[in-house]
Amino acid sequence: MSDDSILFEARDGVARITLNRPDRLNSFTAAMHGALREALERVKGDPATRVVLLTGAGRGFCAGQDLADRAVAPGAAPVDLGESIERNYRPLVLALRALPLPVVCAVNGVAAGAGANIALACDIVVATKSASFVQAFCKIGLIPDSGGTYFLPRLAGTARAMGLAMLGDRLTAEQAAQWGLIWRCVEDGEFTAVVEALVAQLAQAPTRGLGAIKRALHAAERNLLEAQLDVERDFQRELGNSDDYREGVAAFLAKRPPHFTGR
Ligand code: T3D
Repeated sequence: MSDDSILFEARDGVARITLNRPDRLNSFTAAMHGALREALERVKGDPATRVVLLTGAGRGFCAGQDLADRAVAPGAAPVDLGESIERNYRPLVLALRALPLPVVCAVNGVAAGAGANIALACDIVVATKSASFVQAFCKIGLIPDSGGTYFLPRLAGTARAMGLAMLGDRLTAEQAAQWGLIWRCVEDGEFTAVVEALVAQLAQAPTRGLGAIKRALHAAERNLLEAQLDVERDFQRELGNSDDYREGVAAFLAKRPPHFTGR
């Protein structure tokens, strides 16, 4: 990568992206956004990648925007945060959602501000028990961004979304799992093994099918039942022509494990 604030490794079908500014809890600078965009472009251009793993280096996952990356002070010239969202956070969330592959977020520690909501934009979120989620925006006079006002009420309901967003309290990983914000909270000692098993499973899975599941579930967020049944029909039609569907059925009938190629 052009910047070591993002580490990238692609191996065995897994693209590993690590946010790597541990002394600043992996908070985002403009340069780090650029490096992350570059990493996601590499994933898009690599047909061998079948799952993305996003995690953080050190004790935190990501503390959102690096508040020291620009001059903000009483009396200073105003900063156009809309420009920052438009250039960096909006495209990042949309890129994660649009990837036709599963994106696993391994929340290894505190996830705050945009860091919390970038995690929620991923497809499967596993957090270590000592991790936490903090909608820190209200403490500096902002609103949850990076999809926070979209994901929180859908995942946790409006009452909990409102409390999290207005109070900015730490939500433990355990509570986040109980509230349905994330897939799983895992004991710290088991975290790495659980994440590795998960990405290994997804790297061997029928990738086209998983990409279609992702698109269909996203479509369901705005569709009525009739339209969603159409979406399901169209994806099933497409997937019925895939190598992995044929392999899955053949393996089932032959009582052997399937060997999916992602095609
Ligand atoms: O601005 C735009 O472009 C618009 C978009 C905004 C998106 C956003 O994300 S806005 C929200 C920004 N994030 C925050 O407000 C979170 C700020 N951080 C915290 O509230 C706390 O650090 C945490 C709850 C995340 C963790 O607390 P704790 O006690 O575990 O760690 P700490 O001691 O506060 O932080 C450790 C170090 O990281 C510390 O530096 P030091 O004292 O060791 O030199 C701290 O200053 C630094 N750090 C943590 N978060 C940030 C940060 N430095 C810069 N920016 C940060 N966001």
